[in-house]
Amino acid sequence: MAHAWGYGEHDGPAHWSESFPVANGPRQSPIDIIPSQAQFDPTLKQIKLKYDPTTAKSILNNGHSFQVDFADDDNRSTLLGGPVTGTYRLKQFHFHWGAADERGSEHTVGGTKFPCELHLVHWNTKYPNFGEAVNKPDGLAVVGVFLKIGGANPSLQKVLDALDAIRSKGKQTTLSNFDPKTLLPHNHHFWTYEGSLTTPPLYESVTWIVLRDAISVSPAQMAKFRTLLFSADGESPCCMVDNYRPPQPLKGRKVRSSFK
Ligand code: E5Z
Ligand code: ZN
Repeated sequence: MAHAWGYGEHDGPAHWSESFPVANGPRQSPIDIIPSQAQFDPTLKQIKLKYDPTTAKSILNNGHSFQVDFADDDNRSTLLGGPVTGTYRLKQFHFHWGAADERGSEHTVGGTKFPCELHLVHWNTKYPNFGEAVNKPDGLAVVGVFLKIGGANPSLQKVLDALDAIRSKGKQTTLSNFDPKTLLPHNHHFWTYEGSLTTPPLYESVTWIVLRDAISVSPAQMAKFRTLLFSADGESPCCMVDNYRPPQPLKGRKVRSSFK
């Protein structure tokens, strides 16, 4: 594998360590969260999410997923509390999903997979910008939210309606006035552990905050995710599906929970 990575047979997660040796490091993500082995930590604070809908800027097909990008030049959209100290600023959110509803999440819970997982990516404002934070041990805090099959999710639909405009790799369009808080479940109980980016460069820089409760997505909405393409215009069309990394070894790490 050169520098291009993906989710295929020849460039997928099993090959990433050839170019990114940290793939076999001590704090890789995702993991299988085994609830009975997580330790309730009464010192964990509530997570405080303050999102300003006017910070939503654009939506991009980056060839691995699609991401909604936010203005991060001030503290209008932030994460505080939970397991972290200080202020983390929202940079982007994106999803991982499967070719079928039986799989697609990165984290699993007691071996159970979900059809999709949302990641809200925040960076620690003790660093000057995202690029400086991304490879620091306390640089990022990512909130993970599972999606489960159920009723159509009206908040998600606004994002999905933009996908027709960014079907292929490299395409981008505006997405304004979107409040990511509307994508979260009402209850913010979470598991937390020290991990990594789940895609190359796999930096071991992420404090993971994985919410216990899932949000709903309809089968038709899941089908809309799968209309995106990994490929750019002019390349052979290749549906963006199964863009998840499987669970990685825990290697002695502790998973803590905010709830009993
Ligand atoms: N799936 S995830 O939530 O774990 C996740 C979140 C963010 C990224 C990847 C996965 C991400 N990737 C790009 C990394 C990057 O942001 O910007 N690398 C650039 C090289 C670099 C130091 C810049 N190195 N500074
Ligand atoms: Zn992700």
